[in-house]
Amino acid sequence: MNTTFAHAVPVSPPCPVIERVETVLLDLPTIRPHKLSVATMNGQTMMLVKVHCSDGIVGIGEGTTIGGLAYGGESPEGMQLAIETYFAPLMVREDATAVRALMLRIGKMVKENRFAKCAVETALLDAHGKRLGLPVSELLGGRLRDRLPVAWTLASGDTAKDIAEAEKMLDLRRHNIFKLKIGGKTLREDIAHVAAIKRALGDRGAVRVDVNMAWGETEAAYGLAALADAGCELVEQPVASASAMMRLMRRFPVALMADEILQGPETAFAIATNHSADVFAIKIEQSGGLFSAQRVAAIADAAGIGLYGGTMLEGAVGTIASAQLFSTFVNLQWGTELFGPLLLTEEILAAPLDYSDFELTVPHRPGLGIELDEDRIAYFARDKLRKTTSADA
Ligand code: MUC
Ligand code: MG
Repeated sequence: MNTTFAHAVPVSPPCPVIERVETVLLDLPTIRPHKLSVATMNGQTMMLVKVHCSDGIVGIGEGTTIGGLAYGGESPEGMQLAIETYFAPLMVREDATAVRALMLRIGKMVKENRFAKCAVETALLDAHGKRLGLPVSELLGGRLRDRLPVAWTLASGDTAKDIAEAEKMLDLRRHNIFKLKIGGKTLREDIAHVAAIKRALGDRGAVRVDVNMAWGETEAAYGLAALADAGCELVEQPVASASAMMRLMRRFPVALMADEILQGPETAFAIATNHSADVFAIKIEQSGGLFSAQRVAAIADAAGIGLYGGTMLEGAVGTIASAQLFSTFVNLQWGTELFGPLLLTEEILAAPLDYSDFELTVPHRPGLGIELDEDRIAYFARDKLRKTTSADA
C-alpha cells in the first residue's frame, strides 16, 4: 500500500492591496449661521477620501475642520493636498488588511496632519470592516452600547432664537442637552445669554457652554463663578492654556472640559498629570485618528477624568466614525455632541442616520455601516472626484 500522500500545500489567497486613493471636497450649506468665538460658519466644507482595494472594496473617511483654518492648523484643502501628495504614495500596493501597521508607517513619514490621518484611517477601517462583515466598533474591541446621547449646539448669536430652537429640539425629542457657544461678546452679555436660556429651559434641558479659548484667566474666574450661579453644568475650554485651566480647576462648582488643548495621547497625559481638566472632549480628528482617540480615552479612564464624545462638526461619515468609536467606551459620562449632519441642509447618505429620543443609533452594518448617495456627492463636489494615485499609473 502506498503510504505517501501528496499533501496539497495550502495556498493563501493574496492579501488585498490598496489600488488607489480618491479625494473630494464637498461644500454644503448650514441650516443657519453657526457662530463660534473663532468664526461664523454659513457652510461646511468636508474632505471625503475613498480607498479603493484590489478585492473591490471601497472604504470612506472624512476630514473636516471648523471655519477653514480658523480653528486649527489643518484645512480641508490642505488635507486633500497632503493625502494626494504624501499619503497616497505610501498606501498604494500596500496590504489593505494591515490597518494599524499601515497607519504606523504613515505616522513615521507624516509627522503632524492629525485630521488627514484620521480621514485615511477611517477609510481603511471602513474597508476592512466591510471585508470582514463587521462594524468598525468590533474592529476597535467591541461596542458596549448601540445608542448615544446627543447634545445640540445653540449658536445663532441671538438669545430669543436660541430659546426657540431649544424648545423645538425638546418638542421633537431630538436633544435635551444644549451647548451654548459664548466668548464672542462681553462677559456680561454672555452670562446674561446663558442665564436667560437656562431660566427658560429649567430642568427640561441641561445647559453647557463652550468658550473656545476666548477668555483670559481673570475673566474666566469671574465667568466661571457666574456660569455656575446661572445653572451651567460644564464649561468647555474657557482659556487657551493648559496651565491656566489647571489654576481654574475646582475653584467653582462647575466642571471644566478640555477641547482645543487635547491633541492626542501625549497632550492627554500632560493634562491628566497636571490636573487641568475634569472632562475630555474626545474628537477622533483632533486625536489623530480612532486608535489614538482610544488611547486618549484610556488615559482619561486611568486618571478618573470624565469623557464626552466631541465633534469637529463633521458630516455623516466622520460622525459615524466617531459614533463607532464612542460606542466602545467604558465611560461616556457626558454623552456626545454628534449632531454635525443635522446642521447641514443636505443629506449625503442613501439612508439618513437615526436621531430619535435624544439619541443617535450606531449602525450595525459592516464597516461604518453607511452608504453615500453618489449622485448627491457628485452634485456637491467642488471639483470632480480626484483620482490621486493608481497602481497602474
Ligand atoms: C468645538 O469647539 O467643540 C462642537 C460643537 C460646535 O458647535 O462646534 C464644535 C467645536
Ligand atoms: Mg469645543
